[in-house]
Amino acid sequence: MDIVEKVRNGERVGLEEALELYELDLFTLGALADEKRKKMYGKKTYFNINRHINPTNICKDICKFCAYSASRKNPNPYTLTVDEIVEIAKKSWQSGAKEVHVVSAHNPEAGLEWYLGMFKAIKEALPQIHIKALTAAEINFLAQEYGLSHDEILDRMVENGVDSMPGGGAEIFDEKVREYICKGKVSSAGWLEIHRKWHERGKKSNATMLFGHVEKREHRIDHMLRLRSLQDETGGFNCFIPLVYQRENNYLKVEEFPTGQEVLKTMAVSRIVLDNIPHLKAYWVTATINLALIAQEYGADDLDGTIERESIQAAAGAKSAHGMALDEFVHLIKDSGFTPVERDSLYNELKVWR
Ligand code: V47
Repeated sequence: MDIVEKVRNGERVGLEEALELYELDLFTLGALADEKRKKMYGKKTYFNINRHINPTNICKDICKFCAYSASRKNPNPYTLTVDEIVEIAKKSWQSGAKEVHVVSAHNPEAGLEWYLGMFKAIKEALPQIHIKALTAAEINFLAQEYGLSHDEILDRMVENGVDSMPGGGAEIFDEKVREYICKGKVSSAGWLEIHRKWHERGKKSNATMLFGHVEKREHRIDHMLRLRSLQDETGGFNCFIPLVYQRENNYLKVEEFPTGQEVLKTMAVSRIVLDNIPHLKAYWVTATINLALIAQEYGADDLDGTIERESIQAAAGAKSAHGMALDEFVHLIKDSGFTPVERDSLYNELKVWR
């Protein structure tokens, strides 16, 4: 049976078959992914009204791809106070945000109470806001820094009001590539174990993959397959987010950047390989809004949200520093032939924007 037929029959694909998918022409591959997307969601495209908060950029780790952490190339260290973070959350809530997405660097000076207390303070001020916070990399950093287990940190996250975990810190699971791009960061096994433990608490999380740098197609597929195995066991991932590498202001030497076609192919392969993770996010911040809109026809059913402000990828060249106005976001989705559906952080539908 050829690969197209296999996918149409709903059979699972492994590493070799996923590589074959990449070799298909873009339109055939796109049509396969689109069939799957349409079966699940029709023309709906999900988004949420959210606010990204990046409370500190001081980091003890040195990831070559990162332009965000305060370093020789970005010498502007900052750490927000808990009061400042709560104020940002309050303003965003007043202007309609239902989720705060809080991701920091690994700051050894900030203290465990600062890292966890900010969530308690946000929840006390805004009991209904959804807090998506702390990547597995941050959790691993906190556990090491303060001599605690991952379980202890996860329990304290729940106690302090964290509702779900973002997918950051996954980068690329292949150990050799990982060692080259972000030596010293949480290991691949550690990243997966932290998510497993979070899912065992009945909580949901996302998973990212940073691609378009020094990795090869087989590393991307290996990454997806490791996620698929964990998802078979826990069912706790809501969404997969392939993040396109942004190249400015960092220390990673990249010889060839992915074409738009390669980005779309990666979206489509993700939709097909990850048959058990319900949502696929075309994160407009790294894909660019134009490519993210096209990705709706290559398997993606989610465009993240309005974001309001973003610092991590903006530092590396993305056009995301000021987010996107809600009206514009909704119109862009409509004009591209899809139906914008506002969702909450757990993908319950809140409003169909007609
Ligand atoms: O893990 C850092 C990435 C991630 C660069 O869960 C870069 O909904 C591209 O966690 N080029 C953090 N990416 C962001 C994150 C996230 C983002 C959006 C949605 C969700 C979600 C989670 O930012 C890191 C890293 O892979 N990153 N530098 C760069 N130069």
